[in-house]
Amino acid sequence: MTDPDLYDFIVVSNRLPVDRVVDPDGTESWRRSPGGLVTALEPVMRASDGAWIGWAGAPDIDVEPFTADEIALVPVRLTALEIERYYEGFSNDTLWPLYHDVIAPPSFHREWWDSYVEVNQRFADASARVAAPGATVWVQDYQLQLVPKMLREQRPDLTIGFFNHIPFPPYGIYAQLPWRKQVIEGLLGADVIGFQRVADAGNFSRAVRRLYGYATKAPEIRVPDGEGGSRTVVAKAFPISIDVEGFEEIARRPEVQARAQQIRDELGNPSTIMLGVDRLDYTKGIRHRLKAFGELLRDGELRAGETVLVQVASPSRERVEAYMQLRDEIELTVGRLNGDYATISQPAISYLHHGYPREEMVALYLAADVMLVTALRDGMNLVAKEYVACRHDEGGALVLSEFAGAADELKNALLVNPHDIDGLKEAMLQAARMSSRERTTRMRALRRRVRENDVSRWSQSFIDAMRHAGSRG
Ligand code: GDG
Repeated sequence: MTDPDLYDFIVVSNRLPVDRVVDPDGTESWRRSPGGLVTALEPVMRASDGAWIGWAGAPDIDVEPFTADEIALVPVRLTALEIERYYEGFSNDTLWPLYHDVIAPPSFHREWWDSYVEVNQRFADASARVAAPGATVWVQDYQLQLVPKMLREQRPDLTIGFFNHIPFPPYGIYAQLPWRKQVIEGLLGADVIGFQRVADAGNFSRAVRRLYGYATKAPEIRVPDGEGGSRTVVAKAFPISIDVEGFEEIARRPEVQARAQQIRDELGNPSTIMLGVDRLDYTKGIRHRLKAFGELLRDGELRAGETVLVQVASPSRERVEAYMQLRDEIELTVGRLNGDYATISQPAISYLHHGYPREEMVALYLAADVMLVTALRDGMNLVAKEYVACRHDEGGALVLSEFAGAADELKNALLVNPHDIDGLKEAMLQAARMSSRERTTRMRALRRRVRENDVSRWSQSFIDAMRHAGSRG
């Protein structure tokens, strides 16, 4: 280490990978929040003297830099008003719907944008302060798109990467953003810009050509450096993945398998359990899934008692209006379907508006005969990959939306267009009735694919691309 407070490898994300826990006696501590990104980056962080910069998760608190599980954490302060404008507003009610094909209408407010600029500057300043000379800084996601440029202005010695976890929209949609030029310029401050799909990288390069006229030759973009020369920015797909071994290890634990059996028993041992696991978000296609399931019950193609749909909808963004409305609609539909088709002892839909420990999620994956991923637009969708990683028994069938990034890799799933309700119904029936032989063949191929590209390979390939960019000078 060059200095106790300087780091050679820095990850910057909106949230730090820890949650604050306050014990009943009032003592505060930090618990690591489990997530693929932390698992993937932990070895790199340890090996290369790394730090993580992000918001600690509570408004208006000043937290000094600290270490949790050997990772140095540098908190960035956000006020309650900034959380409202920068985070819930601009990030989750402007960029999120815009980048997901305007499934919900994006709201454009100038005071939200101002707050986005201010907060991005704070993250850039924090990064500039703790980065060692020549360090590598990896910025994560749509909340921080201006950070690469802001950071380069202060610290041209750094190698900067940016990864976009969500889609990048086609130009016709992106062009609606009143600040479309500033956002592109912000991103172009990076040396490497990563996207989930090849199509996202293509959309980004097209936006650069349309708005700035810079020359692009995939994966490279030539960006004028203001002194008559130019720098090269690499924009390409790095499809994210999960900790495949970690999930499989949990799925092999006897107590998790026993829990999966218990779930089946408690649901009355139906012949088919269908499962959906999503944050309660309008991009996930939960309504389309419920509509298809309801019609299959109505038509007598599926019978409650024989088939049950378990829908975990984990609470999300509950202060954003569109999410409140969505919750009402979904809960109305679930209530109606259960009212029409459930019996006293058996629901048609077991609806759970909770978050669960990872072990419980894995038990659900093991208990489910059919996994439904029907997103209308999704950067990747890790749930699809988790389901596959857990099915070491090579059982289970995956119905997967072609609008999820995962569809580029998981071609042996039953791919669907969730807007086509008849097509979705057919795929759901096909999955429920699939022979065990076909299930095995498909699952085996899916598992091969998921194992080939796990999250450490993802992070390694991104880091290699940054190193390569850095050594080019
Ligand atoms: C964004 C992009 C991209 C959900 N409920 C519980 C729980 N989860 C876990 C799942 C999965 C994760 O949350 C959700 O990841 P997804 O990929 O499905 O979706 P987003 O949250 O929208 O993530 C997405 C991702 O970033 C990564 O780049 O794939 O496209 O939108 O891991 O298992 N986990 C636990 N309890 C829950 O109740 N423990």
